[in-house]
Amino acid sequence: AAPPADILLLRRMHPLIESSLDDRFTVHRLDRADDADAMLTQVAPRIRGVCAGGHAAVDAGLIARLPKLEMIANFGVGYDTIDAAAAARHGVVVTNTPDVLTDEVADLAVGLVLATLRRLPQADRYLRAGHWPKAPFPLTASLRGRRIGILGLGRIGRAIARRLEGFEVAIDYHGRSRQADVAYTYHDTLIGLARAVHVLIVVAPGGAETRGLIGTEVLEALGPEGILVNVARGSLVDEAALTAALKAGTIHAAGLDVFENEPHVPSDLAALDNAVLLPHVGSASEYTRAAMAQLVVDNVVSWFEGRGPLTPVAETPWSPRA
Ligand code: 8YV
Repeated sequence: AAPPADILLLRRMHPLIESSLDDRFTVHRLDRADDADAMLTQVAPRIRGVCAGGHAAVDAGLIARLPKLEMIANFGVGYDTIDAAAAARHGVVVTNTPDVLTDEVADLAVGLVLATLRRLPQADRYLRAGHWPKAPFPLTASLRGRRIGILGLGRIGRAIARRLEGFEVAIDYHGRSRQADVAYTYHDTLIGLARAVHVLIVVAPGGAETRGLIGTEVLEALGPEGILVNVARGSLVDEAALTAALKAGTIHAAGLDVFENEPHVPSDLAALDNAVLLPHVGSASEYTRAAMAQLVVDNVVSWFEGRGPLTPVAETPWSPRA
């Protein structure tokens, strides 16, 4: 039999990935090397697979350093940290983890909408601080009669919309194109969507094409009753503009699971009482992270058993050779 393929792990991965790959492959761990660059130079000529995820970037430079590279398996559905175009040029397949996290992230988005409108974390802090016996918690905004806008009606956007239908609210969306099979109201511009809705939920891919889409203009269009929820990537939102808008009352509140420079959140944003801030936990349940990990392993194993990738990304489509 051929010797096991050499796989490079860029960071500590879910334990299921670490142990499953150890069982089948020769695994090299970059984050645990004393001198990562020296280690990379030494193993680079043999590396055939890379496991990525979180903030560890796979840029064109790294791809060029790995002449035998065949595939990059990303732990996560978003792969803006991977230069998929460079991978495509080198004939390298990139896989991600779609579908298995859709429900979890959609649940969290709805949770953020409710937490932000009804000020749930603030109410919890109020009770713990002992204010309740002195006065009831101040009345909040409501989901009643709201229009909800979704930026990016992909797998997760649709799952959010399906959940919100149960709340009997109007649903609008904007994306690259109108989708024929949904009855939600389409807006052909983001600014038009922001003007029409009270709550704007961001669930579009990160990367250069969507960087800074939500800036001062969109926040002004969202307006003083408006709520911004972001469960996608911090890069879509101009964080300084958002902080200024929250301070000035340009919008009412924000619920954020993602930030421009994770895991760092600017202190002036963290100081605002009208922001609900989560440490990027959209997919972070035991159940869903295990499902994501299994899909990473299944992609790597399927590839190195010659059966192709299970979930290749759009930039590196796969068709079995005839
Ligand atoms: C993860 C995510 O937090 O899937 C994504 O795109 O952002 C999350 O599921 C991340 O990828 C895990 O490191």
